[in-house]
Amino acid sequence: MMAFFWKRKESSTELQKPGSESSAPDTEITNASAGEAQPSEPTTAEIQQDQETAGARPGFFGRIRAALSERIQKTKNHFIGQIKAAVKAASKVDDNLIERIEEILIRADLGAETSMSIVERMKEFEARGATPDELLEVFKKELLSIVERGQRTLTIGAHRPHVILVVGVNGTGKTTTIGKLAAEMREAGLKVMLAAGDTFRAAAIEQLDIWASRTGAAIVKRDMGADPSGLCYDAMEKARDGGYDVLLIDTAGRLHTKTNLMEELKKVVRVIRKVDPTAPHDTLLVLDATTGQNAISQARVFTEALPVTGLIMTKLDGTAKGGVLIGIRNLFDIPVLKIGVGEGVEDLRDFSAQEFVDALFAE
Ligand SMILES: Nc1nc2c(ncn2[C@@H]2O[C@H](COP(=O)(O)OP(=O)(O)OP(=O)(O)O)[C@@H](O)[C@H]2O)c(=O)[nH]1
Ligand SMILES: [Mg+2]
Repeated sequence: MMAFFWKRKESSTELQKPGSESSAPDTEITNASAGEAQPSEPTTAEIQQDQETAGARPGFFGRIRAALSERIQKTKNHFIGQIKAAVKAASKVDDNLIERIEEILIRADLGAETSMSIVERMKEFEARGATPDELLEVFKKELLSIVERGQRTLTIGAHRPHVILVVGVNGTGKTTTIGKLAAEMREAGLKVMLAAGDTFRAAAIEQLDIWASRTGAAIVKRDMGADPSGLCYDAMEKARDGGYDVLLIDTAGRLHTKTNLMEELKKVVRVIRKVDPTAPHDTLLVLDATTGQNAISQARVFTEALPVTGLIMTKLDGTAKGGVLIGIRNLFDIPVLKIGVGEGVEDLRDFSAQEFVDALFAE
């Protein structure tokens, strides 16, 4: 069962159900498929909503979802599987076993700092004469305590529109994640607008457009090369004036040479705040688990520059480097709000520390 954590508006009349006529923005609406035509003028952001798909979308979460342990199988086998094997082979807890565990931790992309701190904890138990099985229990508890510290779920509060800025380097899965989030929020009955803030690639705008049609979300977009801050300002006003519950802003992950990505994103934040000083209400950093230690450096750069409120770790399926999630939770006091475990719309899941650790240790 899919659990929703979106808080709905106090007044039920204000909450627009997907497909209700009144959910249409009061600005000009074009059918998304007809909207392939060029925007009339580059200075005016265009709002589109696919009216045909704005109705109920039964199929999104209808499929039975694979167990998380299956999805994160590679990390489970390469990381926890190896540790279990090492523990099983050992007759007692000694320096050899602990050294072997340390090696596995480092190779599993937890990072040197996190691996060391786990090893230190294990040494305390070695000194107390713990058995290998007890050591494994201690290890599991240690992972859980690292991962669950300061966790929360992504919540849409009472303020409207709830503005979510989505950032991250190119290819981490920002646009796909926005599409999945839009689907989930539309399913929960929220009125959603997308802003195509990645104006650096034509394909990026088209990609978001497709997600808007699929989910029945409105989209604000401009021609390639347009100023992202200007587009975001426009989207902020349109989301406010159109009574939207959520505005999801896509951003570029790479800019043309000489333009500093962080400076551009900071400018976007400044401009957003001109329309609503309390925004963005969430700044979500999307990190790709397959990049391993690079994800840690990215987290450092983005959190220094921007008010990052949550992390989304994508591509945990198909990588053995999922241990990086533990390293990042240990180093940054920022919760992981969602995880991506596949390319499908149903493959974005709420992150639960307990479920994640249990899935890693599942037989
Ligand atoms: N296997 C898997 N693939 C994913 C996941 N999330 C995203 N992807 C894929 O990753 C690729 C890049 O995703 P995008 O959403 O385009 O990434 P982006 O961050 O928007 O990239 P730029 O626009 O270039 O900055 C796509 O092929 C997605 O389908 C995931 O959780 N698992
Ligand atoms: Mg993108």
